[in-house]
Amino acid sequence: MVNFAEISGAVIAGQEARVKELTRGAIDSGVDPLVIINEGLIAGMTVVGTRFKAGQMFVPEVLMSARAMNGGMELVKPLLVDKEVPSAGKVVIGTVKGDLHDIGKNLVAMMLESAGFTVVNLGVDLAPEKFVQAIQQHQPQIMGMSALLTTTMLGMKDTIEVLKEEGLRDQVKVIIGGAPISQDFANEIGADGFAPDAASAVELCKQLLA
Ligand code: B1M
Repeated sequence: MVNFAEISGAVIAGQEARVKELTRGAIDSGVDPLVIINEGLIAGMTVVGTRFKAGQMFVPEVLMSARAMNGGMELVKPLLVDKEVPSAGKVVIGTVKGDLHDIGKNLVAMMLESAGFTVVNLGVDLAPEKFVQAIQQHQPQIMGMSALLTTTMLGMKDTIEVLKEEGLRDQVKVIIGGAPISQDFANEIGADGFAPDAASAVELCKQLLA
């Protein structure tokens, strides 16, 4: 009898070795890999997201949980080769031009992956053209931009303008975030949404694709 709550509990506690052990046990018991992912691994990260948002967990703990979850995913993923892993949607995400901050953006990317999204993490210091290329190449439903500097946040506006010029604006939902960003700024530059933290970014993406 596989106890999925035990798997999620180990993810929440950030215990990578324990998550691997329990995941291996579940695989050996013949449990469907997708059930292990959804009811054990992702369920755990969903709790982590909620607690992080509520200020009950902090960045280092969230990173440990994400690492623990990835440890389990590594064991389960090869078993899914013949099955299409259902994706909640595809997101390309990056930090805007001139800005090298990526801790928060990577956290958002990890939380989205944990929630079942396919994420293409483009990195940092991205000129508008890089976002354009990524949309053309990956055809995502959502494009996410992060900025931590008041001097770089206008890069988000520039990028949206270039998307319009390239005729791509209607193809993707644009979400933005980062310490200096607000809902007012998102409205001002015509983004589809703003999220103050990683857990809210996951909720926002789900809402935008509902
Ligand atoms: Co810099 N830095 N930094 N920095 N740095 C800040 C941002 C700053 C506020 C510090 C300060 O002065 N108090 C200040 C900005 C001031 C301003 O513009 N108003 C600043 C400065 C000035 C600079 C330099 C210019 C310093 C210098 O060289 N003179 C320089 C700029 C370099 C560049 O980018 N061109 C610089 C450099 C650096 C380091 C390289 C040393 C390092 C970055 C390392 C890295 O990211 N790999 C760094 C760091 C670590 C910080 C602080 C201390 C921490 C940022 C962080 O990682 N927070 C920061 C001060 C602070 O914020 N307290 C500071 C943790 C992270 C989890 O939170 O990134 O906010 P955050 O992400 C959150 C949300 O914002 C949201 O979700 C995340 C998780 O909840 N979110 C999104 C983020 N992106 C999102 C995208 C979304 C949705 C939500 O949708 C797409």
